[in-house]
Amino acid sequence: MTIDIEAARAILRANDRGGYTVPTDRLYPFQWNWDSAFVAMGWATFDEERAWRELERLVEGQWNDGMVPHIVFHAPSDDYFPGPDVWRTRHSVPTSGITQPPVFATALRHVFEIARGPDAQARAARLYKCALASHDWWDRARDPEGTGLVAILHPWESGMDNSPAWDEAMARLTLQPTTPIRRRDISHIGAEMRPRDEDYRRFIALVDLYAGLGWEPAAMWRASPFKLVDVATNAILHKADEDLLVLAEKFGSDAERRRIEARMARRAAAFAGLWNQDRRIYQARDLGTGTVVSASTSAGLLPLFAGIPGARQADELAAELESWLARAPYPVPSTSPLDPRFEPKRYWRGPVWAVVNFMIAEGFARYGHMALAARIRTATLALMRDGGIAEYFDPTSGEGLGGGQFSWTAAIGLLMTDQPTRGQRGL
Ligand code: 9WN
Repeated sequence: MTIDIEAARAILRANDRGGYTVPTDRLYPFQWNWDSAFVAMGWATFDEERAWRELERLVEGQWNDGMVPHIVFHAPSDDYFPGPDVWRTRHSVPTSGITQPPVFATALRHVFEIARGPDAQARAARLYKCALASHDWWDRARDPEGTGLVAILHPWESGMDNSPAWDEAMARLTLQPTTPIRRRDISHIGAEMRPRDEDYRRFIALVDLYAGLGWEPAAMWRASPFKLVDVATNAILHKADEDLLVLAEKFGSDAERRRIEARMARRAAAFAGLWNQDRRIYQARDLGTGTVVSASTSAGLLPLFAGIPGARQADELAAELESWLARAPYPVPSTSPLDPRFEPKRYWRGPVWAVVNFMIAEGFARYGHMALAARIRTATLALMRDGGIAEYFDPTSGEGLGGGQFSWTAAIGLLMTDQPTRGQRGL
């Protein structure tokens, strides 16, 4: 199975705004954090220089405390809400004030390992320091009590914005936004495929709260009414630490290596508390109530990507996924189709996302579930071939949904076509 390689490359070139790639024209006119990490790996399949630039331009937005923001507003645009005027952060390239899943170190290792350029060592050495500072920030700012697992303080930080995993916590939010809500997304895309107005009210209420605290991490941690231990973020961070450790062998000190190893050991042990044996999946924990959230989502499969589960748990995750696919045949639905909250067209409440499929396929391959990994990869490429290089796909029909000509979908198409077996070797 393959896609039209030239068409996928053309999407990255068309969305290039001078060293950074917008997720898609108009709907998302800036640089997004985890999009760019996947996109850098996509560029690396055919343009090494451009892959480096993607990562370098992202860290132009990195804060002094190490946080890599979820959006870097390199150039103004009226096409997106909320823009820099709503975020009110102090960084000199305007940025948002929250982060996103830290795929960066994984992308950095990937680009470095295939780089041939004479400056690869120097570029990787500099970016290694940025990645390390960002992981240190996660540890300090988002696990101040040293539990081993980090928490997100805004649904946008998960990258899976309106996942049913956040429903219970969001329903408890009584905060009101002070910023008037002027949604631009639904002038580009049908409202039935996007989060609802009540989600946006809560998204912006949290932004207003944190802007009022000057985006100071300790104050945010104390005041936040939304504090969730997201499975995806922790799994991605764990994989990124594994990759950072490999880079640290070359670019880091002994003390840095020990710090990364200690974090990984703590996190791996703490992950056991997120496993739900009855539901055969990992689930998020709500630190507001101390309870495990009830939704089963694709995030719950991502610990595979980081090598967290034991072999028996990996088998159970495979069986759980098979039960979803009996209801919705296009892998991998973002929410279990057995969950009453499943909506096949609404953003993170059901649709298939190529980047998530990439990580899940790598994860199953890591455990020797090669047939399932191959099935996910083949189906992902078939979705792109038949539904277009769309933002996401309906898991019941395969229809392409959301924005078109989408950068990270194109990047995954290139990666899966270029190296369909890379999961066997690890990234
Ligand atoms: C908010 C860019 C981003 C992705 C997220 C996806 C969506 C933004 C939005 O688009 O989020 O960050 O405005 O809907 O949920 O994962 O990074 O593609």
